[in-house]
Amino acid sequence: MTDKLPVNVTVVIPTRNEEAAIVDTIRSVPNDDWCENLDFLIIDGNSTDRTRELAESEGATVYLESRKGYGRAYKTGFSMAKGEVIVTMDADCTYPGEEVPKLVKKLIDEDLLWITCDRLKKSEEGSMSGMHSFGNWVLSFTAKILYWYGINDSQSGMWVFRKSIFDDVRVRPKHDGMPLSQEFKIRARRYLGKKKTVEVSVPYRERVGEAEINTWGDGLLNLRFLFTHRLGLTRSITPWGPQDPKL
Ligand SMILES: Nc1nc2c(ncn2[C@@H]2O[C@H](COP(=O)(O)OP(=O)(O)O)[C@@H](O)[C@H]2O)c(=O)[nH]1
Ligand SMILES: [Mg+2]
Repeated sequence: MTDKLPVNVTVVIPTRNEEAAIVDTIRSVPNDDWCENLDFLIIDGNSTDRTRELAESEGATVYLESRKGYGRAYKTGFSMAKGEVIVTMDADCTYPGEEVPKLVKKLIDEDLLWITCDRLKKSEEGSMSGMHSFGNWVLSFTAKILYWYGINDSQSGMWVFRKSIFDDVRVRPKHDGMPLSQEFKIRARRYLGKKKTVEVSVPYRERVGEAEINTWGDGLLNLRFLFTHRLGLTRSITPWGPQDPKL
């Protein structure tokens, strides 16, 4: 990219035992002065391997979030991120880090507030098992019918957005677990409007390292969430930011 983008970008990555992929995930994002400042914030859920140490050796800020959950990690990461633009991805080499500058440029050039990346149209061989694809289809289809929000891939975890969207608390996703992903999409489309929020297709690759998720358990939790949230019945929920050690 020729012109430097006039923004500070924080890449927030949740990790739990991702020593096989964390270094390559961080290195996949170009770091050649394409924006004012680029930093990496790793929210680690008590990894018992070398994930934290490896991330630090790559220059990332590592925060230990001992409360469990993918959503919990993101709530902490979003509140701590320094950049006015936040990018997210898994620490497993599935998402295309090399596309981050292009996506941030799109956000700025088109004056958008939020982008979610669709994995389904360009998913590469080996990226999703048959069961995984089927579960994804069921969840994405159910979300489309219940919310009519025009998003194709309800489970994608790559987003590019302005941190200022969280000034409106209705936009903040609240769930501590995997359902935070679809919840964020539902809230963004509802409260930021369809003109300022878009879905972009990106490549999705085979995972590096073992997944720790419980496919059935998380799938059913996601499905249940779609209905309870629609009915306004969602409970939970731990607060937005990091746990205050004084409390
Ligand atoms: N901090 C934290 N990270 C988690 C937790 N559960 C999953 N992750 C991370 O969240 C990302 C998504 O999880 P992943 O296993 O790839 O799920 P999938 O992509 O839906 O199959 C990965 O980078 C995981 O290491 C957790 O409880 N805490
Ligand atoms: Mg993943």
